[in-house]
Amino acid sequence: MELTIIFLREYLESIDIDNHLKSTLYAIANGAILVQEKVDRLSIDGHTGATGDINVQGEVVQKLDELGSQIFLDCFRTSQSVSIVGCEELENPEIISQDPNLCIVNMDPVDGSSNIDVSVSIGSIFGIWPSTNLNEITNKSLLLAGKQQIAAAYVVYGSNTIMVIATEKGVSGFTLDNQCNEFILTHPIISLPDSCTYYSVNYSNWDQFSSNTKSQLEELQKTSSLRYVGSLVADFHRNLLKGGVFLYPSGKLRLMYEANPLTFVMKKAGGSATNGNENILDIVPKELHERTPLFIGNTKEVNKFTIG
Ligand code: AFP
Repeated sequence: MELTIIFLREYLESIDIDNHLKSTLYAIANGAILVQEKVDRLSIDGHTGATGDINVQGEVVQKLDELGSQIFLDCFRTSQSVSIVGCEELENPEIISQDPNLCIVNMDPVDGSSNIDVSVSIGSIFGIWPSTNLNEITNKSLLLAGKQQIAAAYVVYGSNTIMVIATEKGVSGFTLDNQCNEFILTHPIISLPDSCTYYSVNYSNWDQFSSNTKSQLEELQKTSSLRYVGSLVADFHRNLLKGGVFLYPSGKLRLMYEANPLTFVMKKAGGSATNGNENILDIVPKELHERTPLFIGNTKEVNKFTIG
């Protein structure tokens, strides 16, 4: 049987979505290829470890955090398809253009920083919103609810590099072929399995969990296996493909560039996410770097977790 190879760019040309959105997704793919090259050569090029800076979250900035952030920003500037970017590593958004027809992007350029220097899976996460109806692009233009997203994407730099894209057309995955530096369609239709095979949680936070969270975890232990990488994007990807739920109840994760994009993907694949009270996509953001509790995965399991 002949194998049909579909490159990411061919896939994007073939689907009926806004041209600026296509260019934005293509820019993310180009950036991911460059970040993957950096990941491969981290120890060789001396890019392991911290820069010595502390970011707006009060967290230590790793050299790869900074490199990834600059790489993706450059790709968005070159694409001419993005008006403004919110980034985990930057206190204020980067305004690129006042063109009201372009895309708004919120990104975590390198997710899973604690895993960078130990060769464990890390990733990049992107939420994409339209900037239509805005008279002027300001720092507040990207404070949009998750339900207004038109697409989301993430990349896992793991045992291989995979980019997953969710649009109104559905969810698909593309594996990086290092021999030709192209993403190839390998997962045409990603849909969440019905069974909750895995659950992912940092058990060291047990004492902070509510009685509801503790009892639901005790139930999950009976039916599902625990898997926890410590890179949200890698834990999410495994649970998306195999069925599962990820929870971080204490509110460490960021709404705009972690929870919202991954909830968009999860919803398009058949699952959902809440903060324990309401659907993540309904939350009206107050600031770029705001944090949220997160329960994400199979809806039946997600809905059992409540806070307050
Ligand atoms: P960043 O590397 O982007 O700061 O994110 C790391 C993270 O927020 C998320 O990727 C993990 O799920 C979570 O931290 C792991 O944190 P714990 O070490 O607290 O479990």
